[in-house]
Amino acid sequence: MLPSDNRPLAVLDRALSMELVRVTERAAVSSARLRGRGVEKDADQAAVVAMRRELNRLPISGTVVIGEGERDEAPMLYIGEKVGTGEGPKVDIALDPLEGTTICAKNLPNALCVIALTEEGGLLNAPDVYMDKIAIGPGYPEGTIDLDRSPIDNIIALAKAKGVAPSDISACIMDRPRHAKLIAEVRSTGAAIRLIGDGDVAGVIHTTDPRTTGIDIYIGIGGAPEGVLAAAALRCIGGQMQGRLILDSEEKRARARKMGIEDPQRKYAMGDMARGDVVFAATGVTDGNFLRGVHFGHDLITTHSVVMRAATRTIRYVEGQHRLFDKFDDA
Ligand code: VTB
Repeated sequence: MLPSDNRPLAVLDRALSMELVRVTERAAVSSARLRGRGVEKDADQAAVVAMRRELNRLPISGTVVIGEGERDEAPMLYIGEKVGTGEGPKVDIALDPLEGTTICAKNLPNALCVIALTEEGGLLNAPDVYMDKIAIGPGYPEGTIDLDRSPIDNIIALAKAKGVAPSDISACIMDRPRHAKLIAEVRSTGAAIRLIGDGDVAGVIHTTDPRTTGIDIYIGIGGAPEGVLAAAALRCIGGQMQGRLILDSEEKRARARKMGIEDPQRKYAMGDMARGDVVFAATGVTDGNFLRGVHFGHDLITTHSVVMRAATRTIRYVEGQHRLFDKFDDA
């Protein structure tokens, strides 16, 4: 029986939500141990090893569909890798053990460990290319934003829907040369911009609680895998998001075709990127706008995570206080 507000049927096991937090907590602690040391790859690898170890303890028959790369590029958590005990639901997994390796290396805000689970076939198998993205949080009429409109028209439409002036809108955009024209157009409306160096999964999620994060809209070009992860989170919290892959070479189009993507110009809605029942979890690695980073105390490691489900729209913030940390990384 579908829930009255046509939410997806709850297929994924309820316990999985909390099990997933354990996965991101342990990966986040492993990478946070290397925080601020300028060792992007080591911190990423530490998170990958921990995430894979914990995933293989879960009662799932999981397939990594968004991971650390193609099989010949990534020894672990590669696209197609089977994870879990092999019992339990067949699930597709999108993961980023350390979203924001540079942020972690410099101990800047909003590095996260993120993972999303759906039923089989629930995730867009996005190739590792760029994606043009636009996203806002819940509470606005469907169609408030559209990738096929200009940035100026999107800012004006959002301001109108929010009942404020465009100058009261704040956009999150990645600080990249490719965004020079976008930044100028958004600024021409009077809207403010938070330029982020990295981490646009957090950038998109920030739109879901503008009162806390100060961000109303995310616009710009970032990673396609990160776009699918962000869409999975918004499916749980609510919001609107569109994405279009940037397939600007025959090599990229061929790679996309290999992953079942026939229309290189297709505009994906949030529900095209993450379908059905979705469970999403993230743990803060560095302190951020909606999750605190890992804190290493004298006899306590503290983690801060969010876990949410599309089927129930439940959002849980979990503070983990971990004492057995002599076994923490291996337990
Ligand atoms: C993007 C963004 C990610 O890396 O993929 C970015 O989506 C890389 O962009 O959140 P550039 O190639 O322009 O550097 C992140 O910021 C971090 O993984």
